Amino acid sequence: MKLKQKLAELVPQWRAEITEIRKKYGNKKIMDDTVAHVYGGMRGLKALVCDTSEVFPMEGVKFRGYTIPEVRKLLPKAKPDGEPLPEGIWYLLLTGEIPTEEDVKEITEEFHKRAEVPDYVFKVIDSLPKETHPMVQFSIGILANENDSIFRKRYEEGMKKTEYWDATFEDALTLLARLPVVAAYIYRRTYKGDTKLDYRKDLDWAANFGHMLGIDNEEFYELMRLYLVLHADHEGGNVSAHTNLVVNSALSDLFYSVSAAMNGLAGPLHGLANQETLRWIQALRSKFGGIPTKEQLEQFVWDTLNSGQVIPGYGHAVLRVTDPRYTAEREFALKYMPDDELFKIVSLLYEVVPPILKQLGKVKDPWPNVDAHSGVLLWHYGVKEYDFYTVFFGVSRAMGLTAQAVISRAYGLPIERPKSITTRWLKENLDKLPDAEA
Ligand code: HAX
Repeated sequence: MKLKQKLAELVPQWRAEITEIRKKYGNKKIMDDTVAHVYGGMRGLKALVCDTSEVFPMEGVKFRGYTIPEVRKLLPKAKPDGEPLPEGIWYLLLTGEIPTEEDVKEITEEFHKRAEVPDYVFKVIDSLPKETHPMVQFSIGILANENDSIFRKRYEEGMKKTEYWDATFEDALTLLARLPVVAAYIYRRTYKGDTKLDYRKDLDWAANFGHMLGIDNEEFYELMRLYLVLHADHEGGNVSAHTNLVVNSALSDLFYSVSAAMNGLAGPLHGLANQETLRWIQALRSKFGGIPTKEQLEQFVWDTLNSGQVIPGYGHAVLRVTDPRYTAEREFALKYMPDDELFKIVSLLYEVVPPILKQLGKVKDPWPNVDAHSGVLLWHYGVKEYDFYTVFFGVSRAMGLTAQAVISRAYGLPIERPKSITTRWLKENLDKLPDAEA
């Protein structure tokens, strides 16, 4: 495969560079730990390396240096002026280069070759009650594929350390090829009476996912392409990305680490926020019998806050502006569904929520994140089972997780083992500790 050959050329260069940096500058200080870090979710602590993407407070995510508008413009598409193909973002995350149409086609074809999911995986999923949350089914479904891990088999055979990235890349291809099949199976068994739909080799990865869900609509295919690109990666420190990296650092293969990452993505402060947003918007729509007035909406937002809940889809640990992924989803809605009632509510929330969150005084980012919008798009095309929304996120995020893991293995990063401290030690030493440099 040409992509693998390209990586085989890049990896020795990366490795030499990292070795040099570690050797020459290993002792350079990046920043000081503070008490605030250890009790504050390590917010802002520069403790990891991730080269696939970076999140900037005022600009949002950049994939290998490219903004979302750039990625939407530059990556190969299924049709002119359409949305980019997710296979292209995976290539970009892995290599740092914008792929050609041929590069993207090669990945699609490789996925087609590897998409057959063993029957026992479906049986494992079938053994779960149908009301099991789709993210649980998804995480278990991913893990059930581990039997086919090339990394584990080659490790058992004594694979050299310099080959770890290669075996991880092989697992990444298999995992990504199978994910839409597993996800669509979960959707169909949970909500559509066990009617599994055939895999279509004439479609790209995203469109085929849409097809297997049962939504054969060109606009929905475009939404899938956009959705899977937008959610692909968000640097290395968020819960799912970091979980993947830490598990993978123990040389557990990608099936273990991506399954573990999905368990973190399933949390309401992380990926589940898109499900929560839709639940909340539906509640307000049924309370007001349609689109509320601005005053009614303001009251509803205050009632949510006063009952001790967060406003789902708003706020972010890093961002301090409207998430550009939200903006891209909004552009899609304005193009394809400007009159949709739920979209109108989402637009009204965009006017109402930020001023209220600002008034609270403690919320660092009062602006919407990606999860404030994505559910409404899915609902419009008939995916009304919002328990399933985080699975879409998971299929997409697996691209970033796999790319990050291939690169970590290429760099030869060791097992993660940060140092924890006790509150007792802190109490005994607090007076002696120096202040961090401003
Ligand atoms: N509604 C109400 N209060 C909020 C809030 C929101 N949307 N966002 C933050 N706050 C509150 C926090 O709960 C915190 O309150 P306390 O001090 O009383 O605990 C305070 O404002 C300061 O928080 P912060 O520093 O601004 O935000 P954090 O970095 O701690 O948390 C979160 C970031 C995304 C978890 C947070 O903004 C939140 O809970 N948002 C709602 C859930 C959500 O949309 N999550 C998805 C985020 C994107 C993502 O990861 N997707 O996968």
